[in-house]
Amino acid sequence: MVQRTINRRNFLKKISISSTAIFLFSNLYCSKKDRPNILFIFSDDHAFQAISAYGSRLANVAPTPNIDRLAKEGMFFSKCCVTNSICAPSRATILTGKHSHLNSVRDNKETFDGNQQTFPKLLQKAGYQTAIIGKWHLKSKPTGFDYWEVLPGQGHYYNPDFLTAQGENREHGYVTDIITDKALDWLKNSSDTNKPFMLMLQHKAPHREWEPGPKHLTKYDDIFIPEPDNLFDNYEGRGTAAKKQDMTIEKTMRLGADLKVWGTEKDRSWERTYGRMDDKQRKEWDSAYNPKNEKFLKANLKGKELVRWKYQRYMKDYLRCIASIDENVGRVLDYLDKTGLGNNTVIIYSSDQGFYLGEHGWFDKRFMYEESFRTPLLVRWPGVIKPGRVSNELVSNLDFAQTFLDIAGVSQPSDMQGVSLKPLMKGQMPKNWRQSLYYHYYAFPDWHSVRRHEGVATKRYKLIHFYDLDEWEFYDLEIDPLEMQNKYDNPEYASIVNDLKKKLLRLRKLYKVPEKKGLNENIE
Ligand SMILES: [Ca+2]
Repeated sequence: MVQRTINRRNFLKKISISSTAIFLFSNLYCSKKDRPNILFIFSDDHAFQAISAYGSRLANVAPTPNIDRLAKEGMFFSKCCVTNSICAPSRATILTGKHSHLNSVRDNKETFDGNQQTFPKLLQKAGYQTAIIGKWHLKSKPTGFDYWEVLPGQGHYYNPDFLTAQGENREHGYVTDIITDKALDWLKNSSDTNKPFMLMLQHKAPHREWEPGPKHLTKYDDIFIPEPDNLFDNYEGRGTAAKKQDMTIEKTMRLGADLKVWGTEKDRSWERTYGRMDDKQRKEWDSAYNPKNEKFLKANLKGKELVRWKYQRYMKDYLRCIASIDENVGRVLDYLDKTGLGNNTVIIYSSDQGFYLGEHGWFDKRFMYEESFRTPLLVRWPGVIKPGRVSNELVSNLDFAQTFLDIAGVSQPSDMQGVSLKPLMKGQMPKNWRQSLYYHYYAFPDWHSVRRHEGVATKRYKLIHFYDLDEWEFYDLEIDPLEMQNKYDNPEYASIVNDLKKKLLRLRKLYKVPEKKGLNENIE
């Protein structure tokens, strides 16, 4: 009996040890498998038209093979939109999962309240190590990150400064390469391999003034960049806002700082850029741009020919910046795949909003028209996302925070306003997926003079209210994908317009948008 008891004790002990081992092992396994790493690669002003996976007119002349890998090996969202198409507000929406009126940043002048709830804070609390490297642009210091190293303000392309908790450092080199180097360095040396990570790798490029790196200064020199059909838009068929903006290639884009014909005009921002370069960088820059600029000045172009030349120079510089992003995305993918880390890392590529690449004769963003309302979204998640999966559902940067929490198995706070995209990633189609999106742009008066507006979009229709002007615009994207004809007053669309107004009111209520004097009266 004694012997049996001892045996039984030993047996129980053995069981207990092995079940502890199994528990520990399965916990480890769960933490690796159920709590994947999250790598958010984010760029600034990267138009979906400039990613070849999106198949635009630029796909053949300026392919992005590395970013496209995410679509090929993962998933492509064809209709990802933003809540407010401008830098800082988009970043604040992504961090908080809330619309601009609730997250303290409605325009680029407001300061992000770092005390509020953000998804990095929630992930950190759940045991993730969190880091942000690159552009931040929210004025206050980053919170919720174990490690942060960010560009002050907009940052610089050449020899950029970085802010850390310890102070400010100037680095030598090209910003897109340096941000990637720092991110890889953090992955290799600083991250705790026992914990999953969430890293925000955020590029400055391809933001204005589109300064290419030394490797790409002459890329695309000998090719013609296809023009959009509405490069010479005269804004007939639209209202005051489209006519009165200040963002045309023709009038707003500067020959000096924007287009690098240095010496044609006094421009402090250009001096600031050139002033940061060392002799070697200046020499490379000058030998790339001087011959092109001399040729341009000799040609003495005027009118439409000048606009065409400006478009070519703008696009080539913009695409050169993207070539560097694409190569650096490739470096990160290669590192993750070589080390095996990629097997358990969800990689998301997106931008803070879209951009006009000559459409409507414009550059910049802000409007609710497609090119700036939409933003790229590509996701690779081995073992969960079937390679080549496509979603045409309406999704938004409002959804990112909850998606990241859901990926990590962390519960989503009820005051966040988006929806997790994880079911779509798994190939499920949730019932009652949203059929409309709410948009609100606030930054007027401001750069580029785009009037305040709010609106609602479905997959096919869009209703915009420039409320300070009390002007409405309505577009049917199926027959007018370039949004050239406002059909608000067309009686054929009266019931659809009416329905969209109801949707707009419903969304304002759902998202707790503060009442504005006159708005509801105008809608009713
Ligand atoms: Ca931006």
